[in-house]
Amino acid sequence: MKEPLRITVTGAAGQIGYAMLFRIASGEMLGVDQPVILQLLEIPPAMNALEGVVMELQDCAFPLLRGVVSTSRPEEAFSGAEFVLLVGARPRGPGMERKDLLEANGAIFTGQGRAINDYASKNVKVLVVGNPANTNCLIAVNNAKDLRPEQFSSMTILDHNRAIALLAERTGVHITEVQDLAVWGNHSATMFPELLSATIGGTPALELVDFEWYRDKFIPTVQQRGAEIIRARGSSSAASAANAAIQHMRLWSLGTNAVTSMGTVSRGDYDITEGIVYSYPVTCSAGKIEIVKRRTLDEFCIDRLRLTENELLEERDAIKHLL
Ligand code: NAX
Repeated sequence: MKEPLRITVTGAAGQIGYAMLFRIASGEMLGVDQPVILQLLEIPPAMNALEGVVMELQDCAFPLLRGVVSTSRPEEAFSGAEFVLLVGARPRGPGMERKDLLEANGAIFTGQGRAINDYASKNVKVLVVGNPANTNCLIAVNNAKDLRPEQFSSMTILDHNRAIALLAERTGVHITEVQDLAVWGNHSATMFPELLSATIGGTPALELVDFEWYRDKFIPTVQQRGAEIIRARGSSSAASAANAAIQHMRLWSLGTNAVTSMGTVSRGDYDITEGIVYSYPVTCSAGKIEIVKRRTLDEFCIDRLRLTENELLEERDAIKHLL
């Protein structure tokens, strides 16, 4: 039997946490031969709720679950962690501007970046889910001075999955027929779900859907899907977000040749400003995220790439004192 791996989840008593922990403990993230220890971080007012979640984890008697730590102390939560899922974040409150949200979360991700640096495994993989995910990831990376930027990633696989599902529905195929789609940029309303290189059953997607539908319906629907779910459900996506986070970590650690989308620290690929956390088309191998090179982009794509890049640059400017 393998040695257990420590997995930290922050915001563990929240709705994504509740949809995620039981699946991690059952082996869906790292495989059914990999024992895990869950290290759950919450803020003090949520510790009671977290205790209830821990009781439910115990009551599942998961064979792979070798221990559960619940704490409000980051140094305890991140200690020895090989995988960290940063889910906990401040939601936007009434009257809060985007800048206030960036600032409130900035404080959280500064402290957590430092604590990961000081207490987690030197090979830790960190996924940022809490919004604004790309910029929170940027703050965490810049406060983990001894770790490598490629150890941090932000989540856009949920947007990627939404785009695949929408395209498959439109063209009447099963989702497995859709390949090589990508979501670029920020996890926000400026993200760019791109179809220029996507195929459906081997045929270029843009031969099967018309450009007007792509531009005027597909792109805005993917961009606004989170808001549509809030309107319908009364709260934001949780099960699909938890599913995406598990998928992100699984692909990152176990590898994939299929193109997916992940936020990663830009090294200037596709002329995106170095240092910002930007979602690219990626594959994963040997525990590394690899940006797909030389993907064809036309003027329409490049405009969209710039637009979402500009939003990330504005976000970076708003929190530059934290970097
Ligand atoms: P909830 O409000 O249900 O849960 C968040 C939890 O985080 C709460 O229990 C809270 O006590 C905890 N928390 C707050 N500050 C903390 C801190 N400093 N340390 C540890 N825990 C802390 O939100 P939930 O629906 O679970 O969503 C969590 C985050 O995911 C939000 O920021 C949300 O916007 C973001 N999302 C990101 C998505 C993505 O694709 N990147 C999609 C889904 C989701 O909207």
